[in-house]
Amino acid sequence: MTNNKHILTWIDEMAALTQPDKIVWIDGSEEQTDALRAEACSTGEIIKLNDELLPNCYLHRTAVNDVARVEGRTFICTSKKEDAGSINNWMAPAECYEKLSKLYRGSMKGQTMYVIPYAMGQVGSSFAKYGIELTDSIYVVLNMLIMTRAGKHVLEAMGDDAGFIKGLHARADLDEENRYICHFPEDNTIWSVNSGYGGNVLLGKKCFALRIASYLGRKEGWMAEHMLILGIETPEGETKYISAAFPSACGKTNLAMLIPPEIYKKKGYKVWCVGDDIAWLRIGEDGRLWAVNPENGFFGVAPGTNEKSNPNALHTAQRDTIFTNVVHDLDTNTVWWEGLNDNPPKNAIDWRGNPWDFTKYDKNNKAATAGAHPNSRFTAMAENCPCISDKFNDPAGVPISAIVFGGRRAKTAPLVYQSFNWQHGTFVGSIMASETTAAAAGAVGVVRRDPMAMRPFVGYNMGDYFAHWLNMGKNIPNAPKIFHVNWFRTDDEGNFIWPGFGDNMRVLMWILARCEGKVDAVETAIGYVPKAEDINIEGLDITIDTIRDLLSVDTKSWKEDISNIKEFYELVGDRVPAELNEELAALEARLG
Ligand code: OXD
Ligand code: MN
Repeated sequence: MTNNKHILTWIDEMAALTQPDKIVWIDGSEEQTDALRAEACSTGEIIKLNDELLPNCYLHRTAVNDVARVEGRTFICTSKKEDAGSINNWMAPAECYEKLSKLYRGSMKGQTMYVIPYAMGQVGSSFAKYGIELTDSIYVVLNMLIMTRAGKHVLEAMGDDAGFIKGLHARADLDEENRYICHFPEDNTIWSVNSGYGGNVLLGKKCFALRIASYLGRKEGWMAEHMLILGIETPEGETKYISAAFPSACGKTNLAMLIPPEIYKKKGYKVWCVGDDIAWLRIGEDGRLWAVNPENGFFGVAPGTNEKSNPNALHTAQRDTIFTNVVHDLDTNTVWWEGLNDNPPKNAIDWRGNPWDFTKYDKNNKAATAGAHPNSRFTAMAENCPCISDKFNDPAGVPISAIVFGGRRAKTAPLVYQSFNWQHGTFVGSIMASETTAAAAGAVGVVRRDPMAMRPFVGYNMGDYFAHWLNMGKNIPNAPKIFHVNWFRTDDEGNFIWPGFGDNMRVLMWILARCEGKVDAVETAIGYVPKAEDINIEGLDITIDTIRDLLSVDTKSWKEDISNIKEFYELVGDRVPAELNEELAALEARLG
């Protein structure tokens, strides 16, 4: 399918190492994809679901020991350790290639190696980057065909170029002890072995579009961020775009597809989803920051997705979708997960592949009794999303008015605040954090600092990443304003105070009003906070006093947070830019 000698030589080398019986090039045609689906169904790798209720949908179960990203086994292999930094695991490239070669050697014997040419971004656009993933898994091929733009046309766009990202994936023995997700940013290379789980093996996503892309972005003057992108269209037909970074499992997909509350809907406001997980941001000729979503689909968390939390996602995953590790309802040949509805199937198989008895489900022992794995997923096509933006495929992307950071904080962060300027906004992103909840884990309120929601995804030294943010700010003539939100403040009984979901739009409306200079704010030690009356609560069962409470700055918990921030900066090390240490000192002084 190509005469590109860089591609052909590399594939020869990788085939000599892994020794597949056969090599199949993925052309992206419906005919080939159908044949692969049929083959995977015949071996049990995927199960075809009820074609009337869930047309063209399939179910896959991963190995029980292979259900999530493995940060402890994810490495950034730069020649110098300090270039990977202390937040990343590091291995010397030569050592890593040697170690992993032993695991790859002969691992595809008796199997087929699939060659997937794919694009992150719109093929042919100046934003796009190209990659090739070699894999022994049809499940990976089928997922990549949803999550990326893949096939023959990508090879044509690549031409004779050598600058593609080389990804090698082998399931090998799925051995946890020898599972490695390794990145060689200096060589444009990703090696993943002994896993079959999405985030570890769909190499276009976290590995390329965040880790390798963040490294390239720094070199080339753009940014790869763990951000959703959404547009809010006014009744006059003007759309403003917001990008937002939240740590994994903090509701990015839900926010990206939110349904406006009645008060906005009846006036004619609409919300459009451009992306739910990754944004690539560049400075446009007009001096604004422009964003594209480099992906082509959604790899969303299933549990908790329902008609109330995210009807758009539910609708999107109703056709052409691959479900992973959810419950299989044998009576209807459909799928189910905790939080979908109150009707768990009576005749069902759980994510482990065992018969599942919903009456044994114990909220306090979810790990052992849930039917769907808490990190079970749907892989669905963006074009099937009812609220997909008409700019989704626009090669130029969309201009960003506001960048929003957020985390899960029971007390510390108010509902929303605005940073004083780009430098302070970078500081706000750098101190982002999330707390574990009683629902999710044993210990409550354990703080994990997750700068810009990129802690697991920066492909180089975190201190240099902060510096890159500061530099970008100096080069964007018309920079977006930077905000922080927290939907997760709790009362003394631990209940969430803010209703969340679609009502989060009320906060986004304040953010846009600030961007347009249409509303005042109160200056506090941490930034600009709304006046309570400027958050629209019409139609909500909430009083203005509650809003006041949600917007209050809890000085005591901020002071306590300072030492945790200092510890984190120390961990990041001496490449933390002086400007951020100055911001930290200034915050401390303002808190008194
Ligand atoms: C994801 C993640 O899968 O952030 O998107 O873990
Ligand atoms: Mn993510």
